[in-house]
Order: sequence, then structure tokens, then C-alpha cells
Amino acid sequence: MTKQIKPCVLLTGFAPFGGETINPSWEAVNQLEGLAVGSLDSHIIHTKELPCEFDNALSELYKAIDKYHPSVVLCVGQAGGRVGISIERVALNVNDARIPDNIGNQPIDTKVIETGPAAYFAKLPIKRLFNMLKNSGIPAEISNTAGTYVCNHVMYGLLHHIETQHLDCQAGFVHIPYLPSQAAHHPGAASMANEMVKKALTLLLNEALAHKDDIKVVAGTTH
Ligand code: PCA
Repeated sequence: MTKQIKPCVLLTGFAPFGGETINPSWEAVNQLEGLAVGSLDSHIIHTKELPCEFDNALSELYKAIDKYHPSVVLCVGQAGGRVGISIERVALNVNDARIPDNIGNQPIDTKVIETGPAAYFAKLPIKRLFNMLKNSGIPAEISNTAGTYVCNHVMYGLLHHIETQHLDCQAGFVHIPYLPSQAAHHPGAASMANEMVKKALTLLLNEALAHKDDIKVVAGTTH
């Protein structure tokens, strides 16, 4: 008899980087492990902390996807200075690191995947997700750049993996602001409390599970 695996979603966060001692993405994601989401609690949340390291972050992510066979993969990262939940529209096939990663690698103008296309769009109904967060009273925006550091690298690798492995899986990336305790050390920077980030992530997963198709609304884009 084959073992029945409960349908699941995979949420990832990152290790701290760039001199910070915490990463708000893992602080929130870690606390959602095992929670049920979706209509009638159809899916369970599995979580994974990714290292802030080029290449290694992707091999860890692929291992988790192989292990769980998730219906949705949502990767989350810190973008200090952004003002709300930043739903990423696109990942570029470029690594261009402003600072070294956590093991000292600093690729400049290299490709994420040598033979890959220039970009991939998120496989999520991003406008619908944006609208839903806004209507739930959570600051949000559509972002047109995930940067050129480890987060963009992970988003690109994730979407390339899903495309080339023909996985039936929704996938994308959101950047989140600093936690208030971090913003206290970055005068003028916006922040979002952990409770609100967790609520936003849960709402995003529910909405993605409920709808694959997008809607046409104006994006609150600043990036
Ligand atoms: N943010 C970085 C990498 C890890 C993270 O949380 C980025 O935006 O690339």
C-alpha cells in the first residue's frame, strides 16, 4: 500500500545576513510550521530555513521540494527599507552581489543558470494576492525587482526547477520589511511586526490555494 501524503505547501525563510542577527523571514516562517491552510484545512505548512549563500540555498530548496512535493512554494526574504509585503513579479537570470554572502562568495554579473532564459515570472496570481492583502489592512505592493542577490537567485532557481521538472506547483517570492527591533537601528526605515507578517503569509497561502488565475487591478508598485 502506498503511503498517503497529506497535501502540503512549502514556506522558506532565510538565515540572517549583512550584519543582522535575525532575519524576519525565518522568524515568521518558523512559527508557521505544521499549521493547516486552505479550504477545510486542506494543506499543511512545511518550513525550511535557507542559508544566505549562493548555490547552497538552491540545493537546500530543491531537497525540500523533492521531500515534500508541495502544491505551493512560497519563499520569503528580508528587504530592509521596503514598506510592506513586497510580492515579487519577476526573477532575473543574474547574480550581482552588493555584499558577499554568508560564506564569502560575491558573484558579479554571472548567471543563475548558464542555459536559462533571461527571466521567469512568478507562478502566483500576484495582483490577486496584492489586492487581498490591501483589503485585509496589510501594507503590500507588487515589486518588479527581487534585486540581484541571494533572494533573486533563489526565486529564479525555484521557477527554473519547476519549469524544467514539469512540477504542478505554484511558486513565488515575497520580500518583507525589517522587524521593529531591527528598524530601531536603521533610522527612518519601515518595519512590520512578526504577527502581521505571519498573518500575511497565511493569507497569501490561502489565496494562492484558492485561485490560480489572476485578476486585473492596478499594482501599488514602487520597485
Ligand atoms: N534577503 C536577501 C537574501 C536573504 C534575505 O533575506 C535578498 O534580498 O537577496
